[in-house]
Amino acid sequence: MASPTPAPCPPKGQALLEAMRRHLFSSQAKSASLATIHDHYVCLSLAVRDILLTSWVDTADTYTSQHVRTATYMSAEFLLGPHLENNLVSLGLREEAAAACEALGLTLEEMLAEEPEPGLGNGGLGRLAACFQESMATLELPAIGYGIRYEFGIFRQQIGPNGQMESTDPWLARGNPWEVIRPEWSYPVLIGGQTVIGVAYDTPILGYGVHTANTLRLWSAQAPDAFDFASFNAGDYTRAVLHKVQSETLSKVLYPNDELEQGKRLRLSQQIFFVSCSLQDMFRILGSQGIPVTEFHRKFAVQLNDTHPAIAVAELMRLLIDVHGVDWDTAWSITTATISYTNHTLLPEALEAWGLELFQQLLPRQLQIIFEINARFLRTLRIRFPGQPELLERLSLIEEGPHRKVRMAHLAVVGSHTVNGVAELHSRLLKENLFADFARVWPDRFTNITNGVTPRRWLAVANPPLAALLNDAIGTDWCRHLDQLRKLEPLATDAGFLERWQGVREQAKERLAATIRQDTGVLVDPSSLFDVQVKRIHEYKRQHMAALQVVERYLRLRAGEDLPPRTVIFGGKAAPGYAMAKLIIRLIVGMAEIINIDPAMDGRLRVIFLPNFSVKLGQKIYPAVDLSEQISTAGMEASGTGNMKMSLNGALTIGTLDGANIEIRERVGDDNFFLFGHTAEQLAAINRNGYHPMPWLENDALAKEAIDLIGSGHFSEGDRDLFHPLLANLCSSDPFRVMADLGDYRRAQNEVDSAWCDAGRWSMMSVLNTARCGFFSSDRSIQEYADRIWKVAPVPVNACS
Ligand code: 26Y
Repeated sequence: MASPTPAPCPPKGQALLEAMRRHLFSSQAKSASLATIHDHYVCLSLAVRDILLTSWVDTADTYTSQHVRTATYMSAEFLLGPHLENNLVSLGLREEAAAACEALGLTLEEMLAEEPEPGLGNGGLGRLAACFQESMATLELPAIGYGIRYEFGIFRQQIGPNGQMESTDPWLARGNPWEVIRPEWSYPVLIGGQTVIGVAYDTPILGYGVHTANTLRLWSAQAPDAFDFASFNAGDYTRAVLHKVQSETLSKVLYPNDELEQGKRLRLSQQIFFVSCSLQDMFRILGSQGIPVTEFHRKFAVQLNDTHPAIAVAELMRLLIDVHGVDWDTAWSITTATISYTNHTLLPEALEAWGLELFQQLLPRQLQIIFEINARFLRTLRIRFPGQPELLERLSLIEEGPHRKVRMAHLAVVGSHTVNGVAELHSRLLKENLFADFARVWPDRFTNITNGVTPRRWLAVANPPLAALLNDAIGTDWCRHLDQLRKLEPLATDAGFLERWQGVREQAKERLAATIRQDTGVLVDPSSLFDVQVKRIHEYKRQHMAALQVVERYLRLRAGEDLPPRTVIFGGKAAPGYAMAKLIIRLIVGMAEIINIDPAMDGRLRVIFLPNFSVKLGQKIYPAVDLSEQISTAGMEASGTGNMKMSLNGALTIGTLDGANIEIRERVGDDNFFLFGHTAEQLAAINRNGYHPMPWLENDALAKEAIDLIGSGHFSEGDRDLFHPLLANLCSSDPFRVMADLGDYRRAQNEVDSAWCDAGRWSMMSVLNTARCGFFSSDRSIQEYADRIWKVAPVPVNACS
């Protein structure tokens, strides 16, 4: 491709441009005439990386020379999303990069579109880990993220007439300019009598507007080195290769289950693999700084992101005792002073428990240690609570019965100094239900830290027009101090400001409409109300309740009712083995097919299922949301974080009193939030009396009509059986209480319709949502972890190299 005469370029842009040209030759080994768009993307990324390497190297030097106390975040998932634009924004180089691209006859947008996203997570838990890494760097906290470098991330979702289809996500196929392999930092892990080697791959995590760049260290599995192979005879050679293949499957693929535990040998192997490598790495760092192993807990705080890394309790004990010669009692006080645990779910099906047999096969020494921890724990309990064997049985690390199991959540609680939930209600329910017995034993161990999201990715990167308006109206501080958004409040009644606000929102909706057209072929009207539910598909999140509501709307419109135009947008992946979730997608797709071609619905109702929801797609969706659907059964969504992203970008929420919705409503004000549904307490009371959906349904003609229409095959080409499992479930056990909340949901949706008709009032409410959401910054969450749990202080990094 011939490059035109370079446009005028700012000095830093000029430097980027030169670096891009250099990398085309020295990294891609190409001339301009052979370069593909992807080559240019790689060159831009490498040029940006060259710049941030200074921060990265200086940060490592600073942390090493100052022997800083360090927080480590252990997580089986990091749902990072693309790096390029985020790094540009953190470095303040977005404009310069755009100019450099232009000088090469390219656009920054096409570069950004080339970047495959590292989808190394399922949903909320993995994305939270990514927001937290970025906030730790921005707050200049010494921190390391530890996880697994999955060769294949979360599956790609395609939507066909039969709903979801999965394919693999080969995100590394064309290389990854953002990582550096560190072969010198690799560790052996013994699993099932065989050794696997974990090799470190490091990715820099830049802080915003600071010189700090922390490290995310992901482990890739390798077979032990080829030296052994040489000594094998011909027969053993093939066996050795097989072992190599087996070992390397360890970091091959992310398990695509969200909140559904499946006791799988490979998953337990993945857990010990990354946990052991990470802990060995910490011992290596300790040693390199001449710190004795008995000071482990002074050097490191280890945060367990749910129970996936809970084996760390046993593994840290093993390393201290077996490898470093520490006695049991000292090892135990070091371990419990080091580790803390975050719980992300109350759902019983997400609680990990490993069969003893499997555990014994794979990790015999760690099991021995768990038995010893348990014996000592039960001994102290027997003294404190004499004559209460049932209490001891409930608290035990081992679940008794025909198939004895190790309860990983119990191991995590016993081995931690602090256990936290992720929103007020969730943390309270943890203490009252799941961990009630533990809360009796150690009342002070439990606390709450409400989740947050990073305003850099979810506002500055995702919504540049809004960021520009904010900079103009209240200054640029909001990006580091999100509370500053408060300054918007007086502007919520300023006609001139509201007009600009409207303009920003229209832009975002037009952008999303273009994406919808590209991804689904459907034309939507950007002036209609964008009603959005994007998240993993799960019955407790009740996408089927939203779908029923859409069918009701369709019926009302067909009956001639006048309702304001809406575009109802769904997105999210279903676990490949979760039949009911896949059926919900199939229903939405079937509805979309009928509704979107019905002339009577033209200009009134559109239904969209956006395929392959991801961080990248989220960045396009969140800024364009008018109505944020947060409709989980009360008491089931631990926190939610999409709710925060939408509200932050000016969406109004329709939601239940669940997870962080409660705190969002408290902050934005009940006038600016559409509340409906039973509370967790009310549902508990209903459950005690025996719940049945039928009485609710019988009094609700519209709901019945909607269910009958679905059952008649209207959305399934006449097939009356297709949705039977879904409808039968709703009408018999209705485990997620859809019928109990449906009527009130409709009432709230009607309020949404009337509020939407008053455009001025809607805009004002939208501004107030953004203005009052500053609390939900992950900077605030991380500050709380650092102060209350990790006791880690900021260490500013100065440019030194
Ligand atoms: C056991 C295994 C299959 C498993 C895998 C993934 C279990 C759970 C998960 C994921 C859980 C998860 O994403 N939980 C979500 O965490 C978010 C961050 O705290 C919360 O906002 C959200 O409510 C919660 O569902």
